[in-house]
Amino acid sequence: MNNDLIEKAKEVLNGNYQEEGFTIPSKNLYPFQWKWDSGFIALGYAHYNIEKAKKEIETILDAQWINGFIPHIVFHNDSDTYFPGPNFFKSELSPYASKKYRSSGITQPPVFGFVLEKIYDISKREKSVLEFIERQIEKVYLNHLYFYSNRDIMDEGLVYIYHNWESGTDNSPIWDGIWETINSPKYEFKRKDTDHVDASERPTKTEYNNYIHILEIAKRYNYDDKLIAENSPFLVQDPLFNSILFRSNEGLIKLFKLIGGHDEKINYLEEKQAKGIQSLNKKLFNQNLGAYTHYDLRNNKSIPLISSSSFTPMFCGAPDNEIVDVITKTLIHKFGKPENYLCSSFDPTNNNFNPSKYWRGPIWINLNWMMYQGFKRYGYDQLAKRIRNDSIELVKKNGFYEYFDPRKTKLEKRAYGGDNFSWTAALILDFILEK
Ligand code: 2M8
Repeated sequence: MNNDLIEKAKEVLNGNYQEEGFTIPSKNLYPFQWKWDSGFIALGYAHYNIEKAKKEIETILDAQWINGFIPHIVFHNDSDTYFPGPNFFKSELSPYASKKYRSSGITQPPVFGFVLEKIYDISKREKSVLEFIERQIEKVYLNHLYFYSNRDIMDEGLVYIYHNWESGTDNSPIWDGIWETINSPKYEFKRKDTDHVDASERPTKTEYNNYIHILEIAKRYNYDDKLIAENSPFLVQDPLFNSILFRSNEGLIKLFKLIGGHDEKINYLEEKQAKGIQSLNKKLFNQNLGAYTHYDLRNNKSIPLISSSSFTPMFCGAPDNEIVDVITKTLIHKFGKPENYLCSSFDPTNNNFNPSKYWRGPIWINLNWMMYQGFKRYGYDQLAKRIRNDSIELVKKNGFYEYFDPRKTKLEKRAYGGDNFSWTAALILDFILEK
């Protein structure tokens, strides 16, 4: 029934594969390897070409810095269709940076722990895949150590991000209040994204000024985490980022147990996990809103806004059943009206909701996928099914776009951003083919 869709999804992934052994998110718009994209992409490949899945992971992990940091973009190849590129980021400013590849100096959510676990399951627990995992798992563990050693300044088991691009949810209204506290200079730069996608679907010039400003600050401190934590005007504990870290801890613990002989690492991760989950529930769960929210560490206050990230703690099993009941009601009430597809990236009842602009409202398939996993985990099968079916229907009707309009009303355009977008294809494959 979905055979056509499966074949098309494979075509998208194969079309974006590069001979250097990695897959770009989308032609022209994103012409390099991105960290969390590569994890989702590997999951898709695992369903039909395990060698490519392994290669995708091996290639990104090969660009790890010696302190365990994994950059959000790796510039394996040259391209002049994207800004900011390697000459802007100047990763060589950091003494820890990879000598082999140039990269950015910010990171993205640590997806590889759960990705390795899923890939092993998808391969039906094939021995050669476990051997591959044995060769890569130390790098993933080192990445978690990096986060706990450098990004958990309050010793809460929660890590911070210092740039909105680290969250992956780039221009979410969540950050608007922070931008108001910053007086970014007006920079001269030539954006490339609006050469490929209609400007109305992308962040504004003012937003880009802020993004560049925080990067300039990080560069001024040679990407030194301690100095960034002291000086960056953007320092946030993000429920999405932390939930992904925790779900990946879980993956690593499972895999280390399977491999055997790693008790110390397992104990370390279990300890961090228990502490982190406790802090997530205590500090980031907002009882009044009935949802998890972001915490602005720089200005020492929580950000009382609901986004799709607010529901991702279910993905890592953090909430108890009582909290799950509360957040499910919030989701249905605010995001789940029958006239909307699930799930908008930002609260549709908020004035700053915009159904067609980047991360300010549209649906993203990777967030849907994590929410689907979360609701399934807690036995909310109907809701999980609705998220899955909405995702498949949107792609079937509109193509493998980057993001989608949540409104079911007749629209001239309802799929936006890059076309033939890799993680959309990869995760649709997983939605259809998962056992
Ligand atoms: C988007 O982010 C990049 C910067 O990292 C951009 O807008 O130029 C985000 O959607 C991010 O989550 C994603 O990883 C990246 C590539 O798909 O694009």
